[in-house]
Amino acid sequence: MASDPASAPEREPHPGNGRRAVLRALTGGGALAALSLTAAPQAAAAAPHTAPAASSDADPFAVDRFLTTGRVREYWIQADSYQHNAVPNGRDGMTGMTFTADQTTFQALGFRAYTPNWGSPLPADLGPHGIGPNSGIPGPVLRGEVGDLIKVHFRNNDAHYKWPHSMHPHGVRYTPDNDGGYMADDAKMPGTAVAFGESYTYTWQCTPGSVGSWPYHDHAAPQAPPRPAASGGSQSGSQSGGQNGAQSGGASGDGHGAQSFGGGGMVAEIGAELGLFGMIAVTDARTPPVDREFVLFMHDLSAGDASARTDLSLCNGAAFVDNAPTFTAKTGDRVRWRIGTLGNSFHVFHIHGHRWQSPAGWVDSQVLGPATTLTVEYQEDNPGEWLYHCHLPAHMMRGMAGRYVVTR
Ligand SMILES: [Cu+2]
Repeated sequence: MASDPASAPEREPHPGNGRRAVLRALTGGGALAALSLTAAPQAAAAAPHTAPAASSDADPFAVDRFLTTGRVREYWIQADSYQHNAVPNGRDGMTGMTFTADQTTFQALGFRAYTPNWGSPLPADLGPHGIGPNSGIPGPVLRGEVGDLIKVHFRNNDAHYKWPHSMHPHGVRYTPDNDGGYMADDAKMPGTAVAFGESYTYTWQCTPGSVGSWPYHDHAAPQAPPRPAASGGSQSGSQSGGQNGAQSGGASGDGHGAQSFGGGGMVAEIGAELGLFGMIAVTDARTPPVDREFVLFMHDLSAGDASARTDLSLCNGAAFVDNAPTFTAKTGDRVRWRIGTLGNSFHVFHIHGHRWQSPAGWVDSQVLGPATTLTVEYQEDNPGEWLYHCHLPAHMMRGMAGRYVVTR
């Protein structure tokens, strides 16, 4: 049997296997495990195939098993559509730029958590175990511990666009029936394109490999969003073909709204672009308790898509300092950020005045590609008014910055 924990140090399961250990430390296992098979065949041969090891550290091929706690975390979530001004105070506290409401208002979508049977919206809970502000962008934080089932009753209440929507999770384990990812050649697959007014229940497992921060988001059929009226002619409601990809968002004229591949101006994951996403947080006994937990999504909205007149780089649905969320903490607080990204851009998450430990050592900036996540933890020791922001200058100029205020 493979498992004698006393003789199996975490990162060095076999003598002379340093290279594989380094690779695993860099990648967290997973994809590179197959690569390391050729790099260290003797190690693979040493691993028995019949009995799973006691932990994934002991055997990189071990199955990430779900052993139930019997606990079910149940959520009632609705996709709502509403007018949303991403810059409600009309000003960027960092650059001093000003904006009018018509430049920064768009027809948004958001997931919100409700009482059972979608009775009424749940109140905000900003605590380290809470669902967050429940204001729509991002959606509620869905929490589970290893061994829990997350059960989501989803209803599509998109009364504006009347598009199909879905909920697709990252990080948790699920069957194809609970994937929520639309395929045109299997369009009747349950839960992948829930029609307006209809509902679907997803069940997701929190396995040991689910510990961390993960996005969930709309992954239903792509749509051709209506364009701002100023771009010439009414195009609203056209959802298939006929537009030949002519999609310049005339109001801004910068062409970032162009999505032409002969698909009738369709945009993949348009629901997520307009706000249908949120965070899954899975913990286990080794997850440190914290005093403050912040959930931050860095995401993009393209001018021309669904009434947006300006390219915006957003933090939780809002753009520019004093509009994007202001996060607060006190000296001595144990702080956790759960950060996620969605959209067409890479972002560099940076906090002024702070550093944290990563697999690469101490850092104060980390790059994130689309739909990736980052969990940052530290003990607060530096009072002051700080900035957090994406470090791409173009994204700073489109709003991806906010305040982080630390009091004594
Ligand atoms: Cu960025």
